[in-house]
Amino acid sequence: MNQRNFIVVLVLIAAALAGWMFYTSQQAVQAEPIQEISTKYWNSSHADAESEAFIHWNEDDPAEIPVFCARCHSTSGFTDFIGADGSEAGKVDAPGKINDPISCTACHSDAAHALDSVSFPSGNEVSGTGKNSVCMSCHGGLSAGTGVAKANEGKDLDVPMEGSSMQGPHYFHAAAVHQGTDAGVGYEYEGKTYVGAFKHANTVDSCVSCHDPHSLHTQDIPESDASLCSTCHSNVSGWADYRSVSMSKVDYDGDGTVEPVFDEIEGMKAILIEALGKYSIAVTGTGFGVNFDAYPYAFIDTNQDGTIDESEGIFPNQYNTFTPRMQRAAFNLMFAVKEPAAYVHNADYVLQLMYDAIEDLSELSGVTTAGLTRP
Ligand code: HEC
Ligand code: HEC
Ligand code: HEC
Ligand code: HEC
Ligand code: HEC
Ligand SMILES: [Ca+2]
Ligand SMILES: [Ca+2]
Ligand SMILES: [Ca+2]
Ligand SMILES: [Ca+2]
Repeated sequence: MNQRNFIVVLVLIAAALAGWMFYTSQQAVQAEPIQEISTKYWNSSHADAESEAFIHWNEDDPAEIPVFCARCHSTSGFTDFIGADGSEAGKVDAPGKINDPISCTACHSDAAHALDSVSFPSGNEVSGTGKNSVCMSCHGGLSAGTGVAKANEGKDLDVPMEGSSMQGPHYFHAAAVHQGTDAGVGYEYEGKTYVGAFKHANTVDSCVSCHDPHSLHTQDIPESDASLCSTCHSNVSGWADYRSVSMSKVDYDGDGTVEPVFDEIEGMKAILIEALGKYSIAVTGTGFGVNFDAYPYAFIDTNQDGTIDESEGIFPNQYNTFTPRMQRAAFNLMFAVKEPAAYVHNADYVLQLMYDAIEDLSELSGVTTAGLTRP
């Protein structure tokens, strides 16, 4: 959007929001000046038109975002999805525009303000989501563990599938993690129970109570320099300390030390990766390893040393002999890895999913859950 269009949009938004702001100003101590809001917004990654998330389709012919992807990768796709453009609500009818990042009008329209429920790729719906509905509609993931189960229905769990690839829920699926089994996006094993939405504490239990919806950073505390977290976690003075919050006093990853839950999750990931590797050698005869910085993340560990080096982490060497049992375990690994803030959104849910995956592989991998703790 160029500067002139932006000003036009600002004026429109200001008018549309006047009534709403009057209403909120009755509740809030002080409504935020529009200028401050737009400065915050323009510095946020939602406004970053150069980002891969908004230019990924630029070289396509035609240069547009497919219907299936447009909802979360363009304002045009999102307004189409919620029916704010006059089209049918709940589905995307037309391809999205390229270079069309998440703008004011994505989140501010009558249709957006009226949203109060969100459906997840599992088919589960969560209602009463209020102002968080916009966030949750784009951060709920693209596919769910139920999809993996369906695709592999009736197949022998331990027979390799030639040409298979690692499945995951996509990226930054914060709402899927936060809502736990209520969203049901992880691969949930039969006979196990899983935690629901992470309640945390009542001032920090929803997307916009923690995140400023415009800067996307954690909310400022009015008239104070203190961090949102420090009122309850005294060791936190800023972003750099978030990952060191320690509350649970449980050694989930069984390494003999009670660490901040962020590190317990890292430990659990490492054990799951080891389990997948040993299972793969035992069942398929091929080494398995990961490099989460290189697409498609799962590679053949040619020399079976448990790591993927530069020569192994290349596209033609991708791992493609998953068994159904491996594929569901790897889905839970991706679920935890591709949401780096899982530790603050819902640590218990990702720990449960990974623990159950390790357990499910254990008979053939030899990597057991002895010493690990399931939340
Ligand atoms: C439910 C919402 C949603 C849908 C639908 C969706 N995405 Fe995404 N996608 C996201 C979010 C959120 C991110 C931001 C993660 C990030 O910046 O790393 C993302 C990031 C990406 C990225 C950038 C990854 C990177 O490394 O920066 C690509 C590429 C991408 N998606 C491709 C697709 C494709 C292709 C489709 C359609 C098949 C699709 N997405 C559908 C939500 C979605
Ligand atoms: C990603 C979604 C999103 C985007 C993009 C967005 N907003 Fe908002 N905005 C929200 C949400 C959610 C709230 C409600 C916050 C609350 O009440 O806690 C809000 C609140 C507001 C308010 C009321 C402020 C207040 O303090 O009560 C104004 C005004 C506003 N936005 C203007 C804008 C403008 C102008 C832009 C573009 C520069 C913009 N918004 C972009 C989601 C968004
Ligand atoms: C229309 C889809 C859409 C909506 C609505 C949306 N997001 Fe996003 N969000 C994205 C995409 C796409 C990215 C990745 C942007 C990029 O890579 O530049 C992202 C990135 C983020 C990030 C990462 C910021 C960073 O710098 O790494 C946070 C945090 C975030 N969103 C929070 C929210 C919150 C809170 C809301 C609701 C107020 C929200 N999002 C609404 C699509 C959306
Ligand atoms: C307790 C406060 C809190 C709540 C509630 C919360 N977040 Fe976050 N979120 C954070 C913090 C803190 C980070 C950054 C963590 C880090 O970088 O280590 C983060 C990071 C993110 C990111 C970027 C990284 C990632 O792993 O996805 C997105 C997107 C996001 N949050 C969206 C949401 C959405 C959507 C909701 C509501 C379902 C939500 N958040 C609820 C605190 C919160
Ligand atoms: C109003 C008080 C309060 C605020 C504010 C708060 N927390 Fe918490 N936090 C708690 C409580 C209470 C727990 C323990 C919850 C539980 O285990 O059920 C907790 C637990 C945690 C955990 C451990 C989660 C787990 O499952 O073990 C992390 C990480 C965390 N908080 C990070 C943050 C961050 C980052 C912020 C700021 C963005 C924040 N908290 C703000 C009260 C708060
Ligand atoms: Ca539509
Ligand atoms: Ca530990
Ligand atoms: Ca550890
Ligand atoms: Ca190797």
